[in-house]
Amino acid sequence: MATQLGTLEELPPDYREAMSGIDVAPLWPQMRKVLPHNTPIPVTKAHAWSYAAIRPLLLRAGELTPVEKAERRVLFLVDPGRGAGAMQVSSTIYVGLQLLLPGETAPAHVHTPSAARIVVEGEGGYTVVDGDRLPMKAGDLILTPGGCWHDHGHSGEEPVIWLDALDLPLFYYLEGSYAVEGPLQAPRNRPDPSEVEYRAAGLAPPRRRDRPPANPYPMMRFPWERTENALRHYARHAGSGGAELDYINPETGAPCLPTLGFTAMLLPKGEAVRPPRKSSSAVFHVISGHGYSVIDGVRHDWKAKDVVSAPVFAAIEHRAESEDAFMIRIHDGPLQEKLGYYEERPR
Ligand code: 1HN
Repeated sequence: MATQLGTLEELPPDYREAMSGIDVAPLWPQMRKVLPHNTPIPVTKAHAWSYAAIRPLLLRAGELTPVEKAERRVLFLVDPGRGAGAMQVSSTIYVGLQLLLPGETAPAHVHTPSAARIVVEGEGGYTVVDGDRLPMKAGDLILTPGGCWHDHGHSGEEPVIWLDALDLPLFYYLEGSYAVEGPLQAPRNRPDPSEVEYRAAGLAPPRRRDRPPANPYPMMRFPWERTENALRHYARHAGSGGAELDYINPETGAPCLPTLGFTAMLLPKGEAVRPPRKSSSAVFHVISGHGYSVIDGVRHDWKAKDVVSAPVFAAIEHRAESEDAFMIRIHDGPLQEKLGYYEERPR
C-alpha cells in the first residue's frame, strides 16, 4: 500500500534551519520524486523540430559567425521539458544541426563523449576520423567514437548540413566531458573501411577469433544507399509493423557505439506502426517521406529532415502518409543494457 509521506512543511522551522545549517536534508519529502511507483516520470517532453524552420537560421549563422569563431557551427535542439537553453533532447542524448560552407574546415579534436552524424543536405563534405577520410552523402551515418580524432572539411559547392548526435549530457553528468585539440589530420590515401574491408554484410577480413579485434570501431561510415536497399528487401519479408535494422559493429555484432544505439526504419505507407514501450529515450530523424507520430496521445507531424523526440516508456504510433517513409532512430538502449536495466512493456 502507498503510504502518504511527511512533507518538509510539517517539520518545525528551527529543525529545518538546523538541517540546512549542517548541509543535510530529509529524504522522505522527496522519496516519491526520486523513486516513483512502478514507472519513471520522464523530464523529457516529446517534441518535433521542423527542418524548414531551423535551416534559414543555420544558414544565417554561416553569415554571422565564421567557422574560426565557432569551431563547430551548430544550432542544438532544446528539450522543452527542460526549458530554455537545455543542451539535450533527452536525459542522455544531445542533437544539433551543423553547417559547413564550401572551403571551410572545422579543426581537429578528440573528446570523451561519442558522436555520430547523419548527413542532411549538401555534397562534398567529409569527416576525417582517426585518419580515415569519410565522404558525407545524404542519409549516411558516420561515427566518431569517444577518443577518436576528428575534423571536418568541405570540397563541394553548396552548404553542407548534418545532424550531430552525442552522448554529451551523460558525459557532462559524469563530470567526464573534455576535449583535446590538434592539427588537421592527413587522411590515408584509400577509401574508408565500409568500401574496403566491410564492402558486403557477412564478409570480413580473416582474423584471430581468440583475440579481441585490433580496432574496436572497424567501420565508421554506413552509406545510406546500402541501408535503404537492405531495409526495402527486409521489409518485403518482415511481416507487418514495418522494418527496423540495427546499425552494428560488423566484427562483434554489438551496437556501433558504447552508449547510443542507431536503427534504420522503414514505415510502410498508410500502416500504423506501434512499437512496444521502451525504457530507452529516442530521437527520430526523418530521412524521407512524411506523416505523423502520436506520442503519449499527442500528434506530431513530420516530413523529410525533421526531428522528433520521445521520452522513456512513450506509447508511440508512427504513420507514413502517401509513400513509405524512412527514419533513423537514435536511442540510449545500449547504455541501459550495459546497466542491466533495459526494459520493454506491451502497450
Ligand atoms: C563536436 O565535437 C562536434 O566534432 C559537433 O562536429 C557537435 C557538440 C558538443 C560537443 C562537441 C563535432 C558537438 C561537439
